Amino acid sequence: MGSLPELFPIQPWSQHPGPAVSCSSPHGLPESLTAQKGFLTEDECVAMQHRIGEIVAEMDVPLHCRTEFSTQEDEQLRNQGSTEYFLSSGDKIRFFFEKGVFDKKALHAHDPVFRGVTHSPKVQALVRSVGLQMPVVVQSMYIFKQPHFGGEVSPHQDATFLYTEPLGRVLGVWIAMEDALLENGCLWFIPGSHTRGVSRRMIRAPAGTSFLGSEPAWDNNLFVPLPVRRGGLVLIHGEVVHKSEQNLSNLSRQAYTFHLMEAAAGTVWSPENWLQPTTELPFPPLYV
Ligand SMILES: O=C(O)CCC(=O)C(=O)O
Repeated sequence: MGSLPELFPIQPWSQHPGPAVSCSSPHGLPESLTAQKGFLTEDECVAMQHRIGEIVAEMDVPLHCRTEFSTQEDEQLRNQGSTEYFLSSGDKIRFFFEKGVFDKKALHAHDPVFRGVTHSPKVQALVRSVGLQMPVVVQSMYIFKQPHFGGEVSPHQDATFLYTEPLGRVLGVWIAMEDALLENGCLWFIPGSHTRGVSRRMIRAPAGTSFLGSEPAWDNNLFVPLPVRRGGLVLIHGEVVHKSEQNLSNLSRQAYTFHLMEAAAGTVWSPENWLQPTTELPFPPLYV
């Protein structure tokens, strides 16, 4: 595990005792969560917001494709798992609506601005500094959490959707395009939850997707908030339980996020994951 220069742990996880079923490995990820202030400059955020504005202005989403994105099991099965639009979204830029909001996928591969940020020397240096040897980009999303009605993202572990063997090989990179504060739906985490395995898995099934296991009813008091200012970056361990709440404020809360898998040392991407690399878009190496 590499050191974390200029990063600071949000929470000393070791002070949160819990069942110690560690998923880490010699090539495992750093602690559950670290954040860096001002990773992107104001200008970089503005350029990305400008670009997403153009993409959205050009978007043409047929009515039957207006699929909602949700981390909640029943909604997910209803809205995502049964739709071809969702299952074939891994290698395309596609739009997903969540309760009055939408997000957008595969930007890291198809859009020059987002590809440039994802593979930028500073992202590469950061990911190297936390010890990843052969990271590949498995997905990306631009999340609009609109003022007044931006939907909640219910508690989940990213490994539920992006499962690997061994565990401990998925890392989320989440960048605030706008201030993400308590009032407009910042991220929340359960300290130490990345050491307890994966509660549920979403797998491909003949009729779309289904879940193995279920998400525990997490006690809200376990979550700690992580407000970050525009340009701040958060690294999210694939097994840490996290969420964000509805945005009922006047303030928009946009974020760009992508997920990496450490492909070194024989990591196996589950063939049961909803998201699969395709011939058109194999998971691109980050370090190019
Ligand atoms: O931005 C959010 O509200 C949730 C993001 C998230 O869950 C993720 O990037 O894994």
